[in-house]
Amino acid sequence: MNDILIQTTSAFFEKSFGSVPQKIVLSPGRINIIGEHIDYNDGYVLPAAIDKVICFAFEKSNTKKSKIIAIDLKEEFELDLTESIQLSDIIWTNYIRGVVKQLQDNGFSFEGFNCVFSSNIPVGSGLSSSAALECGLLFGIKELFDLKIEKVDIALMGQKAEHWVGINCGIMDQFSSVHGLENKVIKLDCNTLEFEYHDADFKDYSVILFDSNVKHSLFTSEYNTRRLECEEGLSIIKNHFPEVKSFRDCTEEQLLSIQDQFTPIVFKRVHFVVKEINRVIRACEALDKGNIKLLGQLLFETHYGLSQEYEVSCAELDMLVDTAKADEAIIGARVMGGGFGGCTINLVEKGHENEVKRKFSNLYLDTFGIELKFYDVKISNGTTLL
Ligand code: GAF
Repeated sequence: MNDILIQTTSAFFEKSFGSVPQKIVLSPGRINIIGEHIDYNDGYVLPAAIDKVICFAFEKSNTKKSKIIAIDLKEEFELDLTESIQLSDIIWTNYIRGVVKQLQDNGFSFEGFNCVFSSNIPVGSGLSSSAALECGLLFGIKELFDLKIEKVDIALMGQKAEHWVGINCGIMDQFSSVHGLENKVIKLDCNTLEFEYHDADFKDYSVILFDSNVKHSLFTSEYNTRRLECEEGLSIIKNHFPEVKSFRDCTEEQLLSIQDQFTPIVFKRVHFVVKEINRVIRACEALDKGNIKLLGQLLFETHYGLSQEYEVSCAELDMLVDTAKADEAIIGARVMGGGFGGCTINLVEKGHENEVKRKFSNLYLDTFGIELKFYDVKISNGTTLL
């Protein structure tokens, strides 16, 4: 599937720069089985890299200037590494600028480069194309200039680049893009960054993403607000229970005992977080035991928490999950990623995939006048040098 992307990217590079690329890098998007809005709350998440990637081709420019071409956008820009790096109105370039700035701020020494990239990760679908962009670029520059950077530091610098662009995200997306492994999900402790791989064996069920094809503009501001609401909630919990260092140390009983100390909104947010951290642990055990029905139930619980307590869903996503809940062939579904649009992740009984897809596309088109897209998930390796 990615062969064509690699060929097109290399050919475009040769046409643009008159030379063959010195390095080619594939950088994947991600799914998340469960543990949503939990990375920046220091809990556990269960993501995996997928076979949708950004392909980058690189060479040294042998000057202080870099030229970057986004094939899909038909746009390009130049970056002078001797000048201080500023945000631009052209959003996609900020991820590149942010990455270069991170490398510079961390004292890495490198020269100009030429880069062409092209992607088959749908943008705005909650599959983390921005993390793939940051991590792929970091990885490519590291390879090109032989920089000594650990995988985890690629993820951390990618996250910092995203913060600089304006979203105060957690570490999940960058970490899974870099650490992904074929047919494995990653149970990541976002507090310590320790992680373990678990078999992505969903037995009689296929993992299918339904792309709502909507992205509500609230995303960035609401995302950053959720983070602040959780910080406020955590400091109230700590005042009452000094032994609690992060949400994972707090039981639901403790939280309920001080419910009147929070505003109703902040209580809803922290109640979701405490329950979701617990759900990830149970979901991972269920996956290990092959109890996919229990895993599915937990996905539904997460969805209703994200919709009613965390309030990051929208009408389109709620309709998709409500319909999934009523469908016998689907044992679990929920909004995946930051929310306010993008994809739902669904566990669909094998053999029923086509009938489910037909039913949902017709219903979605009739209700919202929007075409629903589907992605069959293949869990794949993280950022790779070809
Ligand atoms: C976005 C963020 F980038 C992640 O860090 C994570 O918080 C996710 O939303 C929600 O789980 O993808």
